[in-house]
Amino acid sequence: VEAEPSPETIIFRSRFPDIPINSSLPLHAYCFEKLVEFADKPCLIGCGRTDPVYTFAETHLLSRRAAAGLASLGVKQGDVILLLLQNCPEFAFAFISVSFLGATATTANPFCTPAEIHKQFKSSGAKLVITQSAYVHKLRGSEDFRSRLTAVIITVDDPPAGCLPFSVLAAADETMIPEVSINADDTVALPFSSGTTGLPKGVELTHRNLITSIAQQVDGENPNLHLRSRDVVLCLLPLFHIYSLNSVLLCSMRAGAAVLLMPKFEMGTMLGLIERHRVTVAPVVPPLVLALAKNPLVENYDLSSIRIVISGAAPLGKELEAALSGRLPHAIIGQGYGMTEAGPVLSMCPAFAKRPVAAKSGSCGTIVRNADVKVIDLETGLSLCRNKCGEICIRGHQVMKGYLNDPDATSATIDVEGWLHTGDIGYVDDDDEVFIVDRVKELIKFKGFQVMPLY
Ligand code: 4UV
Repeated sequence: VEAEPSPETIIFRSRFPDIPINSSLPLHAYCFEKLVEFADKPCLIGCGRTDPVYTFAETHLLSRRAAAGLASLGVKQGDVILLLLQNCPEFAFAFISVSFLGATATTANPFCTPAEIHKQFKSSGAKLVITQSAYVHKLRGSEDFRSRLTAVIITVDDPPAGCLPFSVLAAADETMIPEVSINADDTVALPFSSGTTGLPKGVELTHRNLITSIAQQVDGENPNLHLRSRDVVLCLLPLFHIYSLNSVLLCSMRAGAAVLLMPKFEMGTMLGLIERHRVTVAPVVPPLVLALAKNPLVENYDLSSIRIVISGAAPLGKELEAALSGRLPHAIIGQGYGMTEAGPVLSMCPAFAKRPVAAKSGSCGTIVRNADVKVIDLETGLSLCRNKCGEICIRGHQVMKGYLNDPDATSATIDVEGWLHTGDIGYVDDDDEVFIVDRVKELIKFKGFQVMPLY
């Protein structure tokens, strides 16, 4: 919604200038815009008994094959598929393939209960599920799932009876992708979030929303998050959450960086992988900052390759930040502040920029470029000046289209002037840095990730 601000609205902007953003492309085309340049570079590094590496050309090809394979199974433009996966290369192939088809991917936490997964499956209207054999029982337990005749289950490992292997998709003919005309305002990702009220809702993120958010982070001549094509980015945070999907996978693809995919957290394994693959960028949540700062195992590994640690999804204490700085003196440690509905990034540490600017301890970084932020008084709704605490609101093309099939929840969160009300309390200081001090919403978080209430 484009509306002129009323003259008295006090608006804050990034400390970096706006950039041109071409958000009219489909997401896959934007992420692989420099495919020719990056073709032979590693894009995805898996981990397991071997650490398989997929180049950008291979990742692009396998995503196209998966798109053709999904189409041959009846997936059409506008359909929803459910990804119920730990981090693995197939997550990336499947997500990008959905973009090729003009379809939508809803991403769910495989550790959710069958009832929670069933709820997301049902409310998203998913037609097909891509998962692991270990989680098939969570789907099959439900009556509704059995009655939905069109629902096909694909597993990325050996399929149990009645399921198809992912190799069916990977073996498809990539020239058979149906021609679709994708609108920038079509929904491509549908993560679930409780937002500012209790129950989980599907967050409609469009091609334009995600492209804008990625560009706000990694595009332009002075990107706020400067990822280089020689970077190796740790992908330990789960891809079903928008933080990892957007700021780790999609931003790395756009910038030509390699992503090291870890399916689950185990301290020694993570440290060994960081050392072996010379990880340079580590996006984490505060409990991982704590582990890196305090766990004695860290002393046994060479982590000197890490140049950036991004902490997000929950508050990071100043003492903890300082403790990690002591252990990783070569790294810049800073925060990103995101919210699923905000596409997700609202602010990012300016010290991660190509031309870095030091950030204050405890700050969530500067507002992303090409966006407006205001801070409003909770009682009067009037905008507040710098250094005054109120509810943080953001406006820009990265903000979600809305909640799926829930116009009331949408209009309670995005007002008629296009402001997304975050439910976070904070302020913007004299240097356009955002500080979060509290939350007025019901959101429940455990280790940075949402716990979804069922009722
Ligand atoms: O909807 P959600 O689960 O979304 C997130 C997304 C976080 C990030 C962080 C950095 C990124 O680069 C990125 O892409 C995504 O957490 O939860 C949203 C709520 O989490 C709290 C705040 O209450 C949000 O409304 N939160 C998120 N980041 C921070 C935070 C932070 N840095 N400090 C304090 N609270």
